[in-house]
Amino acid sequence: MDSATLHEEIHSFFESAPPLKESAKITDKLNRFIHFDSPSPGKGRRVVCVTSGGTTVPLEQRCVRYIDNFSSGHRGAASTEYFIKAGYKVILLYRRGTCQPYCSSLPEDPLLECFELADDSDFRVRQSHSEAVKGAIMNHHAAVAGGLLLKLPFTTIFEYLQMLRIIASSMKSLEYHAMFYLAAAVSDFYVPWKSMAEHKIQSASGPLDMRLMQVPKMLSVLRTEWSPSAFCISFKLETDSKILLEKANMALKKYKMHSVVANELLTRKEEVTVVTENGNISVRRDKTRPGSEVEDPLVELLVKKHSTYINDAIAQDL
Ligand code: PAZ
Repeated sequence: MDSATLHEEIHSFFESAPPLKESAKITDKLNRFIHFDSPSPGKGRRVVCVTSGGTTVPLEQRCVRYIDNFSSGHRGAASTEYFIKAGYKVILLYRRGTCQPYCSSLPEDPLLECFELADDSDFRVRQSHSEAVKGAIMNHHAAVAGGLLLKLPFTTIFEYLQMLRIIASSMKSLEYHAMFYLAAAVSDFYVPWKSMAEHKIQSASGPLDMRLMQVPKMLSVLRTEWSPSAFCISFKLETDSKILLEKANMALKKYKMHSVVANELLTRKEEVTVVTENGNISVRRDKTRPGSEVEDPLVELLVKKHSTYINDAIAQDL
């Protein structure tokens, strides 16, 4: 597809999308977070935008039904913790209701399982969960109060792409110090808002015939226009291992990514392959360490690659 057609498609996607609620407030939050809300702001501070969770495609404007994309949000939540540990400020663009940073040791239904009634009018943290709850609260508080974590939620593909555009524009001035770590599972097809049924689609009308449009590929405009100097990592998920690396390589070239992280659905928590123009690197979880996560060595590798990218950019500017 030529660039003019892509721009037209992107323009019509944003034009027809329902306006993002509180977009001015989000922009303001972002600018404060990126430039000020930190004990040591400064130009050299690295900021990463981590995207996490799946986008939905509503089928009705007053949405009752929607198409969803698989992602628990674990990758994004765990990676956020490792980026913060590595000294980055993290903007976490996450799907509402998915895994959150610092919550992995909590039970799945924390509110109901973490607390117990002390008496008729009071409650307390259950003894068995008190260490995990305390740890989660302290780590989360330290990240947010220290100006290292800003969480922004989305649900639909419309919200996700509008927010990604705002974030990328806000990060543009960081140039090489910005990173995008795009782990969210983003819908490939959508129903344009204007051609969407307003009310719940009626089953009495018989089989449902629906035409889905292709979501324009925004990765190329992220790279060339929204935040052109940023270090960009995208993810590729496949269920068929035979096509995974080929597809990741195609994405690397087509969207001019700096790396593409290739993973298979069934083994995604054990190993991933980082595809770069200089070859592929396999990254595995350290099985000898109980509780170890593949995101630990993955983030470590990408932080090193980002350092090289920044140093090369500085050397070229000299
Ligand atoms: O969120 P999760 O930990 O369950 O899974 C992570 C993932 C598989 C969604 C992610 O690593 C990924 O590959 N995201 C991109 C998916 C895609 O190809 O659109």
